[in-house]
Amino acid sequence: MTNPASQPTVQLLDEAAGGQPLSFPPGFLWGAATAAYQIEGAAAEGGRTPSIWDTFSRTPGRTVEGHTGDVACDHYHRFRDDVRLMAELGLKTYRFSVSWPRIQPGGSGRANQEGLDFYRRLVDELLENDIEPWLTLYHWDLPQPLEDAGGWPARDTASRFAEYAALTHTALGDRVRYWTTLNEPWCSAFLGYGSGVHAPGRSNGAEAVRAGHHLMLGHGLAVQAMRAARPDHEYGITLNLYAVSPQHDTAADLDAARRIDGLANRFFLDPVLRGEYPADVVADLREVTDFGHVHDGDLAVIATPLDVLGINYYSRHVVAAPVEGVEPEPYWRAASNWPGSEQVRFVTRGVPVTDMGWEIDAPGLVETLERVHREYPEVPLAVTENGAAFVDEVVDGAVHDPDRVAYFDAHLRACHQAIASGVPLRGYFAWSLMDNFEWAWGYTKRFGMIYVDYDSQLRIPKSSARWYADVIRRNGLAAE
Ligand code: IFM
Repeated sequence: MTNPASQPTVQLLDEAAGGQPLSFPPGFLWGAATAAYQIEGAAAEGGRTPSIWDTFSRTPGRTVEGHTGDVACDHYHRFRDDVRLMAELGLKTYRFSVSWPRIQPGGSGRANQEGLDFYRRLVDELLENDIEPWLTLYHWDLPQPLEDAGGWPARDTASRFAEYAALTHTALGDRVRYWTTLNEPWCSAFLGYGSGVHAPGRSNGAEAVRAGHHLMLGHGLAVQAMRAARPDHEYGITLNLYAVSPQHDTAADLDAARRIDGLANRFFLDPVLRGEYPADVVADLREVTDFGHVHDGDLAVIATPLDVLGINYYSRHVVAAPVEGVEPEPYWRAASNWPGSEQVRFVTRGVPVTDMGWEIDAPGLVETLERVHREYPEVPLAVTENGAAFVDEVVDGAVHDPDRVAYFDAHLRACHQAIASGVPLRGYFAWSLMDNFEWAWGYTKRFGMIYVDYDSQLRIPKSSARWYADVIRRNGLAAE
């Protein structure tokens, strides 16, 4: 398979102009993504021990209807059938995550052979079907004992993560070339420790900021350890980035947008790609933390060069200034995703939304890709997640999901536009291969191209799956 990081940027003609089909560069990596806790199930099998998501989802009131990932899509037992479905789609690559507590139960010590064997079998099945495995080391399932020892706000967790990354890499590095350290550290830090709507469910702004730093430190340490062992592989991190706009072109709304862009995007982009925290974000957080948790040398580790930056894109934040006269809650009392900027208002524009209530904004993807390419040192990019939840129904054994097709189509056109403008975009992963456990929403939100009947575990490819197979086959989109 072509190595995306070494492909030259391909300048495409604006084929869209004539209503012609849009073709993507040769070797473009067409993929789909999932994550361990969301699909595997088998929570207590093969030596796996609880992660923070097992604890959180089993705590009453934390997830819709008390849903847990105990069984999920039962992928642990059905992975061969799932890989067959991927092959039918024609996927060139599959992005999955490995479960830390399956590989290193309890979060320290030797690797668990049964856990490694499961992923070896999965990877071998993929390779036999000519599907390139793209492995994510951390998609939110911190072993519970590490949380009990302080979790991500504790510095030691970064070293534990690097140790686990090295163990996994030693075992699977002979057959997996693409390694992503973290998926969406913003969610781990700010949803997990800021608002507490994700595991482990703590709400303290200072802890969220510390967690974000230690996640990035763990990322840098892991890349260094893995690259030392196999310099020829591709190492990266995946950030969930947003387009951010002010509601009105006023100084106050522009400031609100600067703040949210700072916490959502630049808090991670600047350390990882420039080796520094953005000064304005540090100033916004002055009531929350003095950044004393940042040690000399940390930022150099965090900025260890990447081979590819993964971007997950779903929507745009449109924000407005706080309402005048409303006193901000002190940060230590406000359970917020946005420490130091709790009072910024998130507004809706009345444009179409997905079943998550997220506004559909494909131009925001072009904006995001072009912005990263323009403002940061050049690094190859991949859209490692993009997709939409809609209400799906089985009718006569089939699921028709035209809204999801339209969503994918619009966002792939956005990718094409970005490539045509010079963005080195190497691949696109639809989120998700199949319906799965949508975190605090449990099984009530469906993002999959493949419908999952959770009672029978029957899989039904939706019309979006057939549409995507066609996109992959033609290496691009049909005429509009
Ligand atoms: O399901 C999640 C995924 O785990 C991380 N990115 C966003 C998806 C949709 O919410």
